Amino acid sequence: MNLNGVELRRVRMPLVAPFRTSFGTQTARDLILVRVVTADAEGWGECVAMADPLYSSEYLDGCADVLRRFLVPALACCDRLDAPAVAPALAAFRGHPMAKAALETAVLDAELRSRGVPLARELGATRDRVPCGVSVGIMDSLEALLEAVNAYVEAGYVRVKLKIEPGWDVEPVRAVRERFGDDLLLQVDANTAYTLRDAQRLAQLDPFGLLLIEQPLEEEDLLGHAHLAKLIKTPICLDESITSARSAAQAISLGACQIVNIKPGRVGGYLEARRIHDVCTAHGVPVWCGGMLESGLGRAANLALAALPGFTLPGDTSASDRYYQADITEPFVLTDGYLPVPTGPGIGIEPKPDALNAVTVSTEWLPL
Ligand code: SMG
Ligand code: MG
Repeated sequence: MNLNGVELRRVRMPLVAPFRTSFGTQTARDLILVRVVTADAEGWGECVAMADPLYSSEYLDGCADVLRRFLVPALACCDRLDAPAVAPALAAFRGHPMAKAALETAVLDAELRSRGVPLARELGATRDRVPCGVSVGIMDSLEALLEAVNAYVEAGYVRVKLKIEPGWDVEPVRAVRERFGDDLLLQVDANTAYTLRDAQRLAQLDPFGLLLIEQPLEEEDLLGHAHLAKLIKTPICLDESITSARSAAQAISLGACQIVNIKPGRVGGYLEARRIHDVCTAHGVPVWCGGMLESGLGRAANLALAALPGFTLPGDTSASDRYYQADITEPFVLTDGYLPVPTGPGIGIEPKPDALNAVTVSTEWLPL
């Protein structure tokens, strides 16, 4: 495949409701969409970094800069580019997995479209629909939380994840358990907001039968997570800490996690995400697909990944209307708690031109 050039498109999509986590509140989703153009196909990738470096060190202006100055020009060296060649071509540039993932995904999408192969089939998916969970932000009151959870349960979500932080942890979990009962699949996500000194507090979550607690401690702190795992009963799931198949293998070997959240952007793309799935499956560690408030483009690709056999827990792959009044693609609609895995070539979906233009802030063409 020969690349003619790459378009970087900055978009801003208002969220239907503010989304508060331990690191901040989002009221709109800023994104970079990467579109690669080849002689026979186009491909799309979504850069899932946030506007500010609060979830991880990457942020959108930084991603645009590294794509423009280093990553896109590095693809000019490859005459016959295919998706597996992208990561090696970018490897000299350290870090920036979200920027790299967006570019690799766009190349992969273009390649699969030109071959007529759906991403799900390419990755080894074994299902045509996936059960969906929903991530519920920190709220101003327990009443507001129960109302939000109730609406999601009524909508059919099969699993609920509560965002927690010190001061918003045991009480919201207790309130949700009391209201919705022990059968509700329930888990929590701290986004690194705790330290080992909080172990006693976190152990107070033990009686509530949570599926998992996600990323309680700092992302670098694998040993701390291994230690915490001995002090609490709730299984530990890592998100921010898992940046590659190697780090997944190390975390598992250390006993730092019993479950892994796989986000393709965080790990440099769908090919590395599949390797993490393979490593975890080989170790008997369940995985699930995380979310970064993606548009329909990123969601389509995540659904393909979530259809692999090792994804045995429901992911944060919620329907379009959980995030956006108007998605840039045909919306993904929940049916009986499931979303369909796209079947068309590549990621299997395209942006609707008018919807895309309505949220576009700027575009930039990088010829190759
Ligand atoms: O896409 O539904 C979604 C968001 C899921 O909670 C979610 N993501 O740490 O797992 C996580 C967070 C990261 C993004 S918070 C803005
Ligand atoms: Mg998380």
